[in-house]
Amino acid sequence: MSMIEEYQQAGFTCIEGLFNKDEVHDLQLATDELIEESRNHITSDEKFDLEHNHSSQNPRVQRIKVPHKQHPVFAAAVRKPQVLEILSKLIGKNIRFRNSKLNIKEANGGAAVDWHQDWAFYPHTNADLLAVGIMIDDIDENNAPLMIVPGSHRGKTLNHHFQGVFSGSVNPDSENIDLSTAVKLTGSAGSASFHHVKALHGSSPNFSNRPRRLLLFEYASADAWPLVDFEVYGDFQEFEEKIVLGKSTLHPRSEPEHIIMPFPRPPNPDSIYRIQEFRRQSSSPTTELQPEVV
Ligand SMILES: O=C(O)CCC(=O)C(=O)O
Repeated sequence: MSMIEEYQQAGFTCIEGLFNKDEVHDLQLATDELIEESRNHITSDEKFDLEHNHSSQNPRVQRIKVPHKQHPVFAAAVRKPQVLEILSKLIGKNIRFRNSKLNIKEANGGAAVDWHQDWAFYPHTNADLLAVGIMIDDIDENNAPLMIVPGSHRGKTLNHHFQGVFSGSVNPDSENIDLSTAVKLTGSAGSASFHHVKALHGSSPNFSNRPRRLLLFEYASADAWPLVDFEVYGDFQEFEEKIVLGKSTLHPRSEPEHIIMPFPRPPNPDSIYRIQEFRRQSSSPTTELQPEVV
């Protein structure tokens, strides 16, 4: 099956060794540098989401926010020609970069990311959007790989609300999702996955003694205009500068996609970890939401 067919059918595809050894080394050094800098940050802020036990002596970073603005190595990776070439085959010849994040699951720790569709967080006028997950470390079954339910990108948007509030996660049982079909995306450092904005995905805590660091870049077809959170793109000038391939347009393409707006917001809407805590903290301890069972 070709890469394009796989992406269309399953909602994701993986490319082994997309970044070469030298590039991986640079990405790892940049990550280490920023983690080192996190020692000067006591609480989560606009640069870092920190674990509850983070300290200057023992940095425990959950997420480096907007890494492309924090280090030139990440900014360069956003426009890597081989990445853009794959994107052009999957979402078209005119592409805008949306945002970046670097999710870290430290050895023996890190939080689960509960099952969700990115589309629930940021609906656009059409669904030609995807996220690229670049493996900064070797990722295998044991250090919390990203997991995706094949085919879940087709069909309706799942319910990400809990008690009437957007909670950034779904209850797979009530949505009739068969999690036993979920695929673990593993590979050596430098490999990358491309997942559709509606693909249902999640990951467990990291039960291994190795870190799991995953750099995520989000891209959209240039004619997909955001229906929420325009400011994530920056102001209009930055929105234009974020075209990484082809050209922009003032004519959004509107497709009849099923959309549930992510409102009202939960008490702490700044990070997926805090948003998802809303459902977890309000659910019984036996809730099935942690994706580690797959
Ligand atoms: O880091 C992960 O394993 C999942 C990341 C993710 O789905 C997200 O941040 O939206």
